[in-house]
Amino acid sequence: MIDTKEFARRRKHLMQDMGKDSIAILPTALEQTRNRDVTYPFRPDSDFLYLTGFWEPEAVLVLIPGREHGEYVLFCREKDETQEIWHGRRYGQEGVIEHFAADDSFPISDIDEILPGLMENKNRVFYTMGIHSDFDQRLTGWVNQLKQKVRMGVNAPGEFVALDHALHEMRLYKSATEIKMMKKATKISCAAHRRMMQACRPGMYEYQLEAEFIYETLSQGCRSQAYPAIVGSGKNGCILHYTENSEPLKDGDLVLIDAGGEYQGYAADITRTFPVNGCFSAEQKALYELVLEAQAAAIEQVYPGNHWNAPHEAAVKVITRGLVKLGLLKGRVDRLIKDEAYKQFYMHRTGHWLGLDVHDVGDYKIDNEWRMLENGMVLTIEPGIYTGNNRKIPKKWRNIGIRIEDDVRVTRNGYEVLTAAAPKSVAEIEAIMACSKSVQARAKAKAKAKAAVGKKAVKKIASRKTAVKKTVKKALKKAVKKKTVKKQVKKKAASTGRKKASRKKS
Ligand SMILES: [Mn+2]
Repeated sequence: MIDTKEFARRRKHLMQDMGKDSIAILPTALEQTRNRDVTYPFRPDSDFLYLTGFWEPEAVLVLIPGREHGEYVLFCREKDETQEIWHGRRYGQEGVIEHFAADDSFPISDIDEILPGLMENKNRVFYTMGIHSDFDQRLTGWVNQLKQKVRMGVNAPGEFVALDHALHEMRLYKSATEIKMMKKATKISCAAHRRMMQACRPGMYEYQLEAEFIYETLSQGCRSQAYPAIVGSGKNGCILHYTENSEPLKDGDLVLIDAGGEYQGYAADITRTFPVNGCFSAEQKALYELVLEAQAAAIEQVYPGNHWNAPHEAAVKVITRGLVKLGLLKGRVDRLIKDEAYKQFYMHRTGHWLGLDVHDVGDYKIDNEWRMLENGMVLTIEPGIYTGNNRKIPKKWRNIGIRIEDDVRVTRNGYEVLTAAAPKSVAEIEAIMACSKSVQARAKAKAKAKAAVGKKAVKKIASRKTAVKKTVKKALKKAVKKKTVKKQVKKKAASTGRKKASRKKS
């Protein structure tokens, strides 16, 4: 748990950025209907959560630097015996003062009467427009209400400032406690990835691997997934955001799993790709080791002072070079990079910020330049290769989807991989999946049989072709014969006709 002191520090930091004569207003997320009277599990807005640690719906945070009766005001639901019997406990006004260190608290149902008063004589309102259109309108209404009181000596705020910008800069740098939370999320998620590798068998369904993941993360305290899991086997691995997870796992295919648990609001984001039967085929291994090499090169670029795009550039270089070596791309490496030829196999970027949101907040560029990596930032490194149904490459390379993703923290002098406990080398994966000699032998025999069948098929086609040729020749000969016969008949007829005519004449 993050303690109330850390939340207080964050609010203080933000209020210092805001300055006096300003007010910040931040509603939490809206509850969303799933169907009829069933709602989706509630998840607070990440900015709201970052500043309060408060998980109840229907709450609004207000920060007023320098307010005499308290700078931190929290609007929330009132205590209600009946509601609490039906729907669960509520902290209420006294509860949030006691447990969440609010200076002052009011019922959310009174916000229309109270909030305009708190905005009086403030010049600037820090608020994020465009998330809740409904709340945007109410806020405009409150400001207009104040404007009508100008003759009574009331000043309405004249300036709206984007709250998210200042806040997102803060969220980009993770505190020691936040790193602790993220380590817990990643540790649990790594265990869940190992569990899937051990459980995987040909004939299982993709969703059954997802079930293993949910079981492990939920039972270890991740109350939610950070995002819906992607479990794509075979050609489904080439669909970047595949979430149907509905197909059977085939012997000889790879399965790509992008899944992460959420712990106390913090996300893990891990991708592993492994063979369904536990043993990589030659082609799968060649591509897999290429992605792994690209990932290692990208991770080496994570250190303070290096720019955001350096890991991506490193990954692109390794992947392009490797694809040329394997014959899947043709041309000069530097030219292929310049022309972005690698994009037909590697079409996404190498990573993103990670934190309370899986694609966490924070700018990637400052003044149009890639931003520098700094101590305390956390990012993912996730190169991949997706051959898809690419007709320009030999069949044996097609429909292979591979991504390897780790969560990496920038440290004072380099990096720390938070997700190292999820196996990723070929040897580690084959070991944990107990890739056995029998599976390997079976796979080899299968490949051989496939090749033999292939040869047979080619022979068959060839023999069929010659057969076709023969019949065509025969038919032609026949036709020619017929024609000549016909011609002869015609000739004969003509000549006898002429003879008859000449006879008549004479
Ligand atoms: Mn990711």
